[in-house]
Amino acid sequence: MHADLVVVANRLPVDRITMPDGTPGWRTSPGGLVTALEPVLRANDGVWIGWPGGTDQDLQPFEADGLRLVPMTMTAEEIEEFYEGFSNATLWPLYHDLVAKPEFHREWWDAYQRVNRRFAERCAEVASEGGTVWVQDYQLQLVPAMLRELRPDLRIGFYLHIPFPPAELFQQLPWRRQLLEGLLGADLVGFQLPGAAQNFIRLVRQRVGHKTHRDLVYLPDGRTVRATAYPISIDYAGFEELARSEAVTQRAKEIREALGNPEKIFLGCDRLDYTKGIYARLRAYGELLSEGELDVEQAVFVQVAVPSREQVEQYKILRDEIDRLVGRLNGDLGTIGRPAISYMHSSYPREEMAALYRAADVMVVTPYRDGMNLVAKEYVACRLDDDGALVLSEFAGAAEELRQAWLVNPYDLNGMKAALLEASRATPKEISRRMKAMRRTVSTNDVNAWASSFLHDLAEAGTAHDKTVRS
Ligand code: GDG
Repeated sequence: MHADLVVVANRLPVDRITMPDGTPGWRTSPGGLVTALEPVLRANDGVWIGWPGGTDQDLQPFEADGLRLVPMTMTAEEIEEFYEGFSNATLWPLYHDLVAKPEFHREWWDAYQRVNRRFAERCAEVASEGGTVWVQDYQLQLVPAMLRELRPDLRIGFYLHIPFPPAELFQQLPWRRQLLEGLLGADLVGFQLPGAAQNFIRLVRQRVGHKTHRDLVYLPDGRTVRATAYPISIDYAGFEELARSEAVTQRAKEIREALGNPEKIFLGCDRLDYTKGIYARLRAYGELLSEGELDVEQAVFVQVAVPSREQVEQYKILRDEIDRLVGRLNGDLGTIGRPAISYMHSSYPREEMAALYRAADVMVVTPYRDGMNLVAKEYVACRLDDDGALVLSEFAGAAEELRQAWLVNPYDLNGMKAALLEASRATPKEISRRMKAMRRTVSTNDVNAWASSFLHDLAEAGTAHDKTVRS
């Protein structure tokens, strides 16, 4: 397979499934990134390179639902060291404000380099002469430089979906300089927020010693690298249409009935991750019940926690903590048929997510740190009648755009309690004023706008400079 446009990400956009007749098959995975890039890939007859999950060794390139896919293999040891280890137990906590303590292991770093090299080599084989490669996310930060060494003719873009930490935190990483140099292999490095791009530029100046000006880095070899923010978004029209469908409208009513037609449904919906602030929000809600501000006869909190990274120790600990808290809150505060928290540890089809968004009166999104948070934007897209209140952490990237949400500091329990109450007691007029404004924002800045502005800037990036720089 060869292509002018190659997207490379840790995961392929499809999941391995077993068909009704027992044979293995593939299903397009429903994430935001896939919906964003799918039309671009189709329009350019592009190829997606990534790991399909599992340890199958002899996988061949294939087509699924019209997408051309190149699967990468991963050994059990690499899954442990590269994926669960360096990606999810070193970089993930380090890039999320040390919400958990990052672990630094030299074997994990070796595996990270090895896997990144293999991905870069595969990109080099697949990309056509003068083509474009768009590298995705924190698992593949060394790919841009490795690929440039193999294929200097390519245009290389990189996009980071998670936050990029301030220098004070990033410099803990024993391999900080190598990671920065890895990213500098790209012509354009995209971040969720301007602050992240500034953190990167500052680190490049301090740690690698390159000359920088605003969002540009001038390299000794004459290349210019641009680092800029492109806040990611959702398929707004697609979500709105789904929410409007008869099936979803009906299902939203059923959900409300199944919950006993409460006056207020609060909803949280997250991957079960310690960055998402699930524990703190449930605690705040529990206190409001025990203080009599809310009543289980009139309100319920639905928390969907999607299983995630279940082999990583911190995630196992978190799951136990949440299980215990939910058990305690329901035991102490629930009555027969009226739990305080309706808790699901499961993942659902997109239709069910849309129905939950439509059923919820108050959406509660309280991460300690989040690159963007698409759930908040999806909720907004599904509120067709301009109703529904969003309680949103200041520390989610989405808070920079969704200014009309009830913004909270997730570390401040009393502040969160006050915001939950205010949002649930606000007048319909106030709610609608806020929701209208947020819907305008998300409908304009949708995922197509995100992908096209990145690809447009990538096409223009990479010009040579004539600055005198230290080499
Ligand atoms: C990373 C960054 C950034 C969730 N449960 C189900 C399901 N989902 C979908 C949601 C949403 C997506 O997964 C989750 O996206 P988030 O943005 O909320 O969070 P992360 O997974 O942490 O994503 C984040 C994002 O990358 C994009 O750049 O915003 O900051 O951490 O689309 O709807 N989808 C289905 N069933 C589920 O049970 N179908």
